[in-house]
Amino acid sequence: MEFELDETHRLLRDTAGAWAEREVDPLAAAIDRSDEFPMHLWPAMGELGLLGVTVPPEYGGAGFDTLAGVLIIEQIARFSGSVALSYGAHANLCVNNLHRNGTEEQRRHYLPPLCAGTHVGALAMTEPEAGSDAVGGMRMTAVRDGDDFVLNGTKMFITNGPIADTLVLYAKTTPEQRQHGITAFIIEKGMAGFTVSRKLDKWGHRGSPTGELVLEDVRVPAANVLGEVNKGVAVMMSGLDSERAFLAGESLGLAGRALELSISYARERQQFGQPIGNFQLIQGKLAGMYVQVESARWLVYRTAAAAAAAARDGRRFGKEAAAAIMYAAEVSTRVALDAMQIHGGYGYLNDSPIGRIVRDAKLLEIGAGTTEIRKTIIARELLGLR
Ligand code: COS
Repeated sequence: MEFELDETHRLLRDTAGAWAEREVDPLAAAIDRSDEFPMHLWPAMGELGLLGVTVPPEYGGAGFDTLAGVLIIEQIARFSGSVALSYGAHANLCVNNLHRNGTEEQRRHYLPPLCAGTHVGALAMTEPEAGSDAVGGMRMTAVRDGDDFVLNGTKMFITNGPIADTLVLYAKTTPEQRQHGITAFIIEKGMAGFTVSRKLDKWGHRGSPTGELVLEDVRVPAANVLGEVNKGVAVMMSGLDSERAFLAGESLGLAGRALELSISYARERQQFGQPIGNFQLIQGKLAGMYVQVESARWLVYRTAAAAAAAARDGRRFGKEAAAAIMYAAEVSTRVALDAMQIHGGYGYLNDSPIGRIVRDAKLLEIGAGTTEIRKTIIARELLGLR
């Protein structure tokens, strides 16, 4: 049984962490305030091999595994949840999905610019009436017409949607067959009839653009079907498992940073003539935060390692991925709020990063499946129910 990261993973973690501290940390507050996506980071991340982390080098990727991606997103999230979330949507939800399910031709065409960071990627699943009920509520339709499919409908809450060049999008090709009538498509932003109807104004993750997308008679060539017609539910569900394992790393980064900042503050902040870290109530809080972060860390790392093995063998890891993100997300909200309590009035000011971490942490209990859906997935699998 191996409990340590190997040398490659440690090196990747440290390289990503040093890069994020140098390039992302100084921008994080401004990204949050302006709600503007830092586009210039993408080619830099592409050059470092971060964007195609799980994609083989022949398509422009770095050829690592899910654990590598988790370590990278964790490090980015220590400094900016917004950059981390956009990174996750690009590198996992779009790029990893496209590589896992794409034909050789699709991979060669779409992956190199996404891995290089000259294109931005996104995944369009959620709709105004299809949040938790992602399968049953889906209204986007795709009707075959000659060599094309004609798509109509609206997608909602799409991370990177307003700036994406390439999107993986789910639609119903045979709506009456419910889960067996879904197909995945590769969409390009320039396709006629595709519009970003709104950029959404969010509480957190500001600067990671989220959009509502409208497709009106968008003609998509049949060559852009990702996987097989009417077999999209497998692409979608296995993608959700992978996404949950990957994004759990963001929660870890946010929680870890909240703890780091709290330790520094407890050492420096003087009250009653001594550092507040000398007081047992603060010590108890820090110890509790540490235990939660470390428990989440090993659950998330172990799940990421298992996800890579499962992906290789074609096994499902729904319960494990749901458990990892559920626990890490709840920990990160709790730890971020504890950090605010330790920082007192200063933590409540907008020039402190703590409020941003609280706002960012909360989303991970909602996006990628709510805590309630995660519990449903875990319980259904434990009980052998469907
Ligand atoms: N690989 C392949 N197929 C899978 C799979 C996987 N990992 N997991 C599930 N499936 C299949 C199921 O086997 C089922 O097919 P069959 O009926 O042929 O057996 C199909 O997918 C549908 O699964 P299920 O019946 O479980 O769907 P439900 O409608 O009951 O929905 C939940 C299940 C609620 C778990 C799902 O809709 C969900 O995760 N909702 C939350 C959505 C979400 O996370 N949104 C955030 C998006 S951020 S991009």
